[in-house]
Amino acid sequence: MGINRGEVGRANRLIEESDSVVVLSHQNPDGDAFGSVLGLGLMLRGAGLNVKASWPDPVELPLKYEFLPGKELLISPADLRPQGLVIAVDCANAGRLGELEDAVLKVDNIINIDHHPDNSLFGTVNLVDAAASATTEILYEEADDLGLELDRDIAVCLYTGLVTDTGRFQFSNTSAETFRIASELVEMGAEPNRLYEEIFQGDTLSYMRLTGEMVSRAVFEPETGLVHVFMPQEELRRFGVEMNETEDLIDSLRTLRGHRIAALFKEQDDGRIRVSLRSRADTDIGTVARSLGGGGHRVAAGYTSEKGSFEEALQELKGEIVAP
Ligand SMILES: [Mn+2]
Repeated sequence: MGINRGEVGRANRLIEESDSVVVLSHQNPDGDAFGSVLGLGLMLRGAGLNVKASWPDPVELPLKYEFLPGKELLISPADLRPQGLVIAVDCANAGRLGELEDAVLKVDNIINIDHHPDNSLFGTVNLVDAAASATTEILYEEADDLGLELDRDIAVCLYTGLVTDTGRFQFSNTSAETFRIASELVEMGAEPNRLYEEIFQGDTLSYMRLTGEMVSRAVFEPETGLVHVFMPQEELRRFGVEMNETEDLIDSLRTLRGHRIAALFKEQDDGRIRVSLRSRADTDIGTVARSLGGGGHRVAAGYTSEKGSFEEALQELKGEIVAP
């Protein structure tokens, strides 16, 4: 599934006709969301537009992403009055815009740039390609046709999306194309080792200790291949870790031999349980997440459980998982 060239042309005209633009991404943003928002924001600023960028609160970069260029574009959603043109990146549906959803759906033009297979095409213009490994891959491929130019700072942002969404070029979404784009971004000045040190050697001691605690309580069920663990709010407080630092926490469950599906149940501050799911390439976890009211990719997905306790949420998930 490629991107419709007519849609790219329409997006190009909208950008050319606009003096200002708001660039947004999804709640609980990850490396691809940060890289897409800031990379595209910088491209648009370079094209002469007045750019504001945001995502649902908290609009803060986790420590390991603080090196990213373009932070000065960020503004709190409370101070945002979207009108004219909004561009949403890495955002599968308008509901993922959280408190920004209502205001966004009222603007004249929404360009929706994303790679989630379950994207709801909520834009007035949709540049969606589920074959792309990251949203930053689409931004790289389409920049020229959108009338946008890249520089070193933008290359750093786009590489960040690529290296995080592909699990450092090792997940099943990694293709020869991914490496070709990465190579070109490196030629533009993205430094793989520097970004590795910032992102993947960027954990605080508190975060490492929280990881140790989580792994020590993980449960593995060989019959279903499910490895799972619950993380209560109290634990975040005890270890001094913010929720927005925990997007990659589940990766520590994924090195387990013989597992098929990893599930991390995180208690939110409203008491509900958000479930992050990851699977090996032969297991489709996106369908499971969608049947439970969430969404995502084939091997990386999530949802928020309406059940009141971890035990109930676990049973709910197991009911959707088909044993191999
Ligand atoms: Mn992504």
